Amino acid sequence: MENKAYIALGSNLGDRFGYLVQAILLLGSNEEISVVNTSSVYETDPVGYTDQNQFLNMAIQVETSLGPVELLDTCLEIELKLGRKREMKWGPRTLDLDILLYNHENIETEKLTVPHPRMSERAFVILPLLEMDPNLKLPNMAEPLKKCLLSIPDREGVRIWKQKNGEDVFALIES
Ligand code: X6L
Ligand code: MG
Ligand code: MG
Repeated sequence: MENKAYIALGSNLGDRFGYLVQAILLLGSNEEISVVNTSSVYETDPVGYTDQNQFLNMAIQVETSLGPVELLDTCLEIELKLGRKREMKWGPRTLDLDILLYNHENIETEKLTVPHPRMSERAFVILPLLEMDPNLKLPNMAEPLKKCLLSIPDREGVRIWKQKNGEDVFALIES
């Protein structure tokens, strides 16, 4: 488990919290992935296409022996298993799994760009990340990520929905 990655989770269809929990359990049940930290769960106003349900968003930290593209394929498999249908760009989804960071690498392939494009403009991505690591830095950025918060207008659209309690990553699921 030599690599460290951060993954963003989002859901705005059906049993939103159930999909987040199932996704974390499925990731953790992969022998090549350990879930080592989870953020609180946030309820967030939709951005991009705004005429849809509110999202639940959160982020997790994993350790993995998978390469970045293998990790992406695993995420896409879990999205499909949990009923993701790609009907409309930016439309409603049961589950979205986005790789935000993979070590401190810049990755550019047809399938995958890491760090996730425009992640530093989205409060629903940054707030859960900063909760796990307040001093996080992105590769190729001089300033710590928390400086980005100052220039983000949509922070008021992001509210804690389930506060994380305690050190155990499974506290999220048990409570
Ligand atoms: C102008 C143009 C401003 C496009 C923003 C932002 C587009 C984000 C797409 C944008 C723009 C996205 C989620 C979401 C989506 C989510 C919340 C996307 C892809 N995913 N809103 N909208 N949470 N709150 O996970 O992120 S669609
Ligand atoms: Mg997304
Ligand atoms: Mg996605």
